[in-house]
Amino acid sequence: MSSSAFALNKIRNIAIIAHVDHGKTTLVDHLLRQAGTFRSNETVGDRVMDSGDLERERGITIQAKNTAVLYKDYKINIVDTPGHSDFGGEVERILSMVDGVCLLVDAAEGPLPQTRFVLRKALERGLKTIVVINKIDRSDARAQVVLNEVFDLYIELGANDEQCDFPVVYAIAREGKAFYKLEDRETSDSLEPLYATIIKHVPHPNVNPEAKLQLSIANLSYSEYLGRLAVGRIQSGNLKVGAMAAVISLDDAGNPKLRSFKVQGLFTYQGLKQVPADEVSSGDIAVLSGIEDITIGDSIVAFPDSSVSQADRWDPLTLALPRMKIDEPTLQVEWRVNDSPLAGREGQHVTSRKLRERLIKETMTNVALRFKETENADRFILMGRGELQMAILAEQMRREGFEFALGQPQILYKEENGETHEPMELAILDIPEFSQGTITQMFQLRKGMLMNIINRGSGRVRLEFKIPSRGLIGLRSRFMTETRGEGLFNTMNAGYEPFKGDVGHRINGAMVCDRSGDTNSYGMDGLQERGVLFVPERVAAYEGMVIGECNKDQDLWVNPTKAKQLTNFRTVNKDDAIVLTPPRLVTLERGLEWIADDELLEVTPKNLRIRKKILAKNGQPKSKKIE
Ligand SMILES: Nc1nc2c(ncn2[C@@H]2O[C@H](COP(=O)(O)OP(=O)(O)OP(=O)(O)O)[C@@H](O)[C@H]2O)c(=O)[nH]1
Ligand SMILES: [Mg+2]
Repeated sequence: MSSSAFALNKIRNIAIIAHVDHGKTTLVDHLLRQAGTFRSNETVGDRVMDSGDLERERGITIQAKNTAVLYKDYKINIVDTPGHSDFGGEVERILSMVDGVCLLVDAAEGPLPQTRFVLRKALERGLKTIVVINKIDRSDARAQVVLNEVFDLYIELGANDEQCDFPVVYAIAREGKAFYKLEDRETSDSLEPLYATIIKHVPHPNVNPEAKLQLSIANLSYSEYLGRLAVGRIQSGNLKVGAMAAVISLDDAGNPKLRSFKVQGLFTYQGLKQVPADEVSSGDIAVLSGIEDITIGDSIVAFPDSSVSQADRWDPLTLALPRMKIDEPTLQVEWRVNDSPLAGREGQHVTSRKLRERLIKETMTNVALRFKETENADRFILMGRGELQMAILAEQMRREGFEFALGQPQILYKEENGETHEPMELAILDIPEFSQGTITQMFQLRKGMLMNIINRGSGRVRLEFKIPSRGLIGLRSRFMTETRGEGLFNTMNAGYEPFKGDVGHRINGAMVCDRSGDTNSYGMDGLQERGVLFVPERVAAYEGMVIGECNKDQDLWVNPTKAKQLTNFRTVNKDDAIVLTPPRLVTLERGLEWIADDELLEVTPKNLRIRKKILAKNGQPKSKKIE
């Protein structure tokens, strides 16, 4: 056990923030490697901080994670944050633990929506910022121009003179190199300039070691051995094993609730590990295990033990730190027990009790999600920030052996002064010039307002639209088609505005199977010209299952199970050699985006199917015309 007491002026707490994919996790890898946190027999893989299965597969960071390195005699606590906007709520909380940030910007892409979002949050908190222009090895890098764009962004966000005077470091995170000047590119072979800049420009924590213990829980983590871990920066006083402390949380009515406990499982970060400590000092990031039901925003404060005289006692509640604001959910999805004819064949967890328990468990560690019961015991509502967030949880759960069905994501409206307001989004598109007309029309049809056009004459155009979040549902796949896969599509939250009217959802109808049976190439061959198929041949289908998208705007009920009449003669003709176009298979994200209000996405460990809520052909709602 180490006494992890660091002098305040030897501690630095920073977060790495950026738009998605600009290289945060890669940079943290190399900061870890070069600081010598790993013993020589430990090999460091790529993007080690992305430790979750889904994070590694998708190449994105979903949860913010802590680490710490020793550099000279300094301890630098580093938090890697997610860049995707669905997980943007994480970043905001994380910033309460740090005193400075490295703002990473891709040298070719320049500042993008999430760059703006995270920088705004950092500036609002008055944090010291270091700008890192990353990926300068890209052949299309334009580091100097991007630096100017970053500077413009600071001005636009109302940064003061001191904030605008930020230090700049250029980097190739992937090679573990940083430089003060672009000309030094050939001579630098390490991240030394970045470490030095962090030590010099990021202040030590502004905390009070002499006062009573105060700490606010800013992040939760999980260890196989220790269970749930609560993470926070010590705001005043220190934490010692054996001392009495109290957790201040909220009860069901939203009032503060106090529970005292004896500090036992106490840790700090060292590299990728949490190491036991008997003391953690003011300003450092502490990790606590074994505190039941603790959650983000709770405070941990000093509790007077029996040695404190009556006269010196204090009320622990007066030490509570203000609770962090958590972004309101903007969208909700209904989670149902799977009741399709093929239900229960693959999953181990299929009951409403299991589903309910699992969803509630998720909301305990993921504060951006909220759970709601419905009148129907087999249906639950989960509110959150985006479709990707829901898709990630669904993927996690199917791997755990769950089966369930998801409804169409619904936007959450707000009532203000008797008027309905809806969430808006700023969509920033970078597209080939040839698609400008169609894309503009596509966005305007969905109540998108063109805010800005930038054409630098490179054959690509940047368009900015303000559009209701509703309008974006189902738009991404069409966007990719119209730009022939060359478009970049980024969005950011743009607050609430009065309801904009109907935006329409999907233009095309569904191709629906009208009976049970296995799909068959003979039966499906004729359907190909009427739309796009979602399933291959020889898979189980049922009445009411959607097997494709129709070219027309109406649903079409079809029989994909039709087999060729068998004759006594074996003939070789062209029907035996039917080769179907590969289907557009359903994925979680595409499925959630595509389904309409009268449809569900059926999720099992092995299959994803789209179905009608009401399966019977003759039971469909009147408004849907059936051929
Ligand atoms: N050319 C080049 N590519 C880089 C560099 N740094 C990172 N990359 C690549 O950029 C991609 C994204 O890197 P990550 O480190 O996962 O990015 P991130 O910012 O953590 O992404 P999110 O956590 O999902 O927001 C990976 O394929 C990296 O290999 C660099 O300096 N140059
Ligand atoms: Mg990452």
